[in-house]
Amino acid sequence: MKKVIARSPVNIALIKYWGKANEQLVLPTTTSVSLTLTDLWTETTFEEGSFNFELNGKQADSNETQRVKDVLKHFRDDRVHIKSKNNFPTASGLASSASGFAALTVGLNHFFQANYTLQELATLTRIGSGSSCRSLVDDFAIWHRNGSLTSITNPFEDLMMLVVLISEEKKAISSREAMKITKATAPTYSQWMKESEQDYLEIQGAIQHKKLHQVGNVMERNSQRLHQVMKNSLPPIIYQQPSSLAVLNLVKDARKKGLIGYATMDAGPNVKILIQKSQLSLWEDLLKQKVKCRYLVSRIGGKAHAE
Ligand code: 2P0
Repeated sequence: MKKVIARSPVNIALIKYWGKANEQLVLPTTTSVSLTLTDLWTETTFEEGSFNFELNGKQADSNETQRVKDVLKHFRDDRVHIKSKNNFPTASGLASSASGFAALTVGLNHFFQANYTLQELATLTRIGSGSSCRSLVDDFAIWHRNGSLTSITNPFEDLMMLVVLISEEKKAISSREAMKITKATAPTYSQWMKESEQDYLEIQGAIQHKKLHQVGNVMERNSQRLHQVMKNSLPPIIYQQPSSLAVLNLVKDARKKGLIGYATMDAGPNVKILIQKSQLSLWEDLLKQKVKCRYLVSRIGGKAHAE
């Protein structure tokens, strides 16, 4: 019996996506930039049989199933039994939908031998989750405002990411809904778009010139801008919890003491810290000392693939 296994890493944005210029085509209002996390992934298996979608060992809910069907209808058949699992907590601002849909789309392409090009796969996977297209490429993935997907070679050999798990609960409001609210109600949304585009241009140059400090600074600033524009929405959208802020401060203080690390946050309370591998044990000591919660460690790189 035919069986395909696809695996996709999570991606974390350094320059964030938060809003659509076109809802149907899932075109973003701004260009976003991300890195994939090698050790945090979704694995999805595809077997012949009547359509069924299982997520983390349970039948998926109707909303999740519908999004899978929306991607599946672009393939020649829908007779496929799909089982998907994450090796990290689902829906806690860890971009599980991004790795999930990247694995789904790449896996379906292989299962049905559809031979879609990278750009076509990017267009399809965006239907499920916009940011998922960034898990289709390695290195610094760039999802452009016009929808195209490119990448810049990662010149930093020794980066890692720490994910501090402030909460492992499912978030109260989905990114899809929350970004709609921000775009429709935040008076500073157009200013955020302009500043985000400037951040993109700056980080692009900093990556190309291998300036880690500048990459990290722009990444932190861009995350702060995102959470500010979210707060300016009506109702305000607040993902940061007091313990998230404590970790952000910890990172800032650690830098004053000579550690190298930069923090970013997404649509959830968890904090991601981009660090150098050579300082991993120093960071782990610091987290064990000062932060009560669990954290995950990942290498950087990789992309969705199927066999
Ligand atoms: C990002 N996020 O760039 C931003 C930062 C969350 C905060 O992309 O509506 O699941 O399916 O396109 O891709 C999460 O949004 O949303 C996201 P849809 P998606 O990583």
